[in-house]
Amino acid sequence: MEEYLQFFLNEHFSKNLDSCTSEQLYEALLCFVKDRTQSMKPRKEKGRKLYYISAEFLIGRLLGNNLLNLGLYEEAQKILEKHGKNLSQLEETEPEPSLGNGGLGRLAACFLDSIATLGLYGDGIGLNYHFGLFRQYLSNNKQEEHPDKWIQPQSWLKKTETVFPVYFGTTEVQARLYELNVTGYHSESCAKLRLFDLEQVEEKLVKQGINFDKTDIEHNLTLFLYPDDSDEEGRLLRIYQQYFLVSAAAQLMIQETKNRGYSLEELSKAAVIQINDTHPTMIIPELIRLLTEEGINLDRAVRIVSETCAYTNHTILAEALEKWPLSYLEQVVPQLVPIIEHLDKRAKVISPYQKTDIIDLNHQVHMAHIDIHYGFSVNGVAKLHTDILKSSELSEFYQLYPKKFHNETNGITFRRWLMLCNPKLSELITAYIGEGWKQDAQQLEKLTNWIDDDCLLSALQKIKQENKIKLARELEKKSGICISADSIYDIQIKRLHEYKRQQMNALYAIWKYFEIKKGNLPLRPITMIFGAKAAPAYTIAKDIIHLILCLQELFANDPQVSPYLKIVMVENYNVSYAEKLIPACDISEQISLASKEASGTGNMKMMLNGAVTLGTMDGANVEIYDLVGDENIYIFGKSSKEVMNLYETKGYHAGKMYAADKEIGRLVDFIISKEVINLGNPISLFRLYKELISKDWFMTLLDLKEYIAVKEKMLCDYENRRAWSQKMLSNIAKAGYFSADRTIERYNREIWKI
Ligand code: 26V
Repeated sequence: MEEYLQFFLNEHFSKNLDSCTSEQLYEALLCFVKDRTQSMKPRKEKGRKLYYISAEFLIGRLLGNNLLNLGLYEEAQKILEKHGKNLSQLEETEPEPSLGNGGLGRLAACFLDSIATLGLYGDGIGLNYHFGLFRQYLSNNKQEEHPDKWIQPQSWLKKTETVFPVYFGTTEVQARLYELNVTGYHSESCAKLRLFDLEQVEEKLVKQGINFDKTDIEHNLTLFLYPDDSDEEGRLLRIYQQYFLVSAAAQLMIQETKNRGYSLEELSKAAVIQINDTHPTMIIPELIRLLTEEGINLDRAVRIVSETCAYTNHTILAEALEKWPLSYLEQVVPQLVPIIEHLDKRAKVISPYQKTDIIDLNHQVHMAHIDIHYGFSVNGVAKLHTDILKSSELSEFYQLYPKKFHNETNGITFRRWLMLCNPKLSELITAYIGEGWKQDAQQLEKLTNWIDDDCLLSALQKIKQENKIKLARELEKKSGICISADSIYDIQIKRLHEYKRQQMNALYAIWKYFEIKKGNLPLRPITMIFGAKAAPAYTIAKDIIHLILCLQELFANDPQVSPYLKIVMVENYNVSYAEKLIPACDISEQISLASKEASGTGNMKMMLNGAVTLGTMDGANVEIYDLVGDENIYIFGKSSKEVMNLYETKGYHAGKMYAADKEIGRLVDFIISKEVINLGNPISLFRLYKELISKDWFMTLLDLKEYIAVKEKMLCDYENRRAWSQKMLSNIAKAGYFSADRTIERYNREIWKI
């Protein structure tokens, strides 16, 4: 490696390992790793190939990950050290691709890692957004959105010669294929992430923040991920984007199937397509259309495609389940409309339930319904989530097709989320139980043999402390904010959404502020850390960010409060930030309204790094609870059954709760107190206040008091340092179940059968 780097630096920059800049060295390493992956063994291309199709792949930085997977991390570290350089600092040079919103996109990236690691024959297929989601700036206590230009002249992407035409009615654009190699842990060959890009894309269209001409689809299709869908133009653009993805993907699949010597009649023997949420649903009618163009009759084509496609549902939130007016589809993809109408008619013959219609009485097309009728598998992403799908949200479908339903509890890659982000903890674990856990995560359970071992328990504490110090330094460097590593790090990092209830956490902060003002000081200072992006058009989510930032400022400027309670909202929370925050976390906030969080995966990452969960019985928290037991998790709040019952009976009234309980009233009122208003925007704060006391759709006030009580108990329990370390150890030991390797093995056993 050293020779390669020296040669490269000399050739390209007339520099050497001692004299080069970080950027030059990064480029040299990038090219080294790319060359290495290119010369790896080709995959065995026999049998069924998996196409994991997704609008999002939140892959994070790749240099460190690839070096680790290729077994080259230590070598690179040593070479750099020899020349006065530092690998982890160098890794910071890499721009992070921002190709996802949150959990759904990150899940797709973790899955690719496991697919490559397990040597399964499969690729990811997605889009190459030039400015990703958006880069978040926090200024004047508000979120600002800017384009995130992550693609540099030298990147992991390789331009290919493959170009497909995509037709929107009669308008033709070109989809160019880019690829990057996905390394697996100590695997012989790579998987691929294949991203289509609009050949004629015009970056200059972006003016002022993230605004651009949304009607110029011939030049804008791959500028951003999910453009604002608050207006009609944005929604139409989303359909254009989705069809662009699936049309190119379908052509690729057909081409590959033929090239591999299969006839299209045998498509389901050659391919299995996992549809990640409904964004790529149009792959179903598009493939049917293409098969009929190839001379296969319509009935056969429907059958073949149905045997090839499988669908994953990632949410039960009605507002997130995509439905498009038929008129939009007529405008964007008229060629698909007759197929969708045909599919709808057939479904109406099979199903007696109106709720399973593809096209409803209002001429809305329900994308998930296409997937369920015309895919061979439907899966939820955690036990509770799948049960809710079966028993309520999709119960009619479950009646129709009980055998199609599966549960595939989410997982995370332990390479990135432990070995790479927390090397000290990895080493410690290996010192006790050997290397085996790196390939077989269940072996982490062996750690429970040391649950009374003071040596291990104090080593765990020491590593957590070091990680907290590291994070404190990083925060100071990035934002000038000083936090104390002797405080408790209480962390909530995830997309901003009312159902995730960051607002409830903010109300806790207000409660604690009052306590401190009264002289009830905490036993130990608390640092409440938030990281979250809000969708640009999601007003209340932005109001919640605004409240959190105002409280951050209020506490910081109050000498009576700041030594005991700090809020830090980190700017532009992303995968790289998560890698720093998670190893330093003491308390993992997983406080969604029960029944609303399909799974969560941050909960798994934090547990794996020795944080203790404070959460509701929602999503995968339920499975964490079952694994670690009552002693090692802090649960509060109404159950999913109670919550669903409240929705059904319209039994929750925020206004009544607010009026009936002075304590709650006092906390909510503080949002519009002069202290807070002085620091913020009254319109935004009043809007949030009103929302909480009149609507509060996600029942913040319902669980608030129990949340405060359980959090207080948790803070108190933290003081028993030995008992707390045992909780940390139990969480790490039981996290093996959440390895994405286990998840992917199950997908393959139950669904893909590669
Ligand atoms: C999307 C939208 C868009 C419109 C406004 C409201 C709204 C609310 C939620 C969503 C989420 C869409 C799907 C999604 O990202 N689901 C996440 O998938 C993760 C991986 O399975 C899972 O861990 C998270 O619980 C789930 O929220």
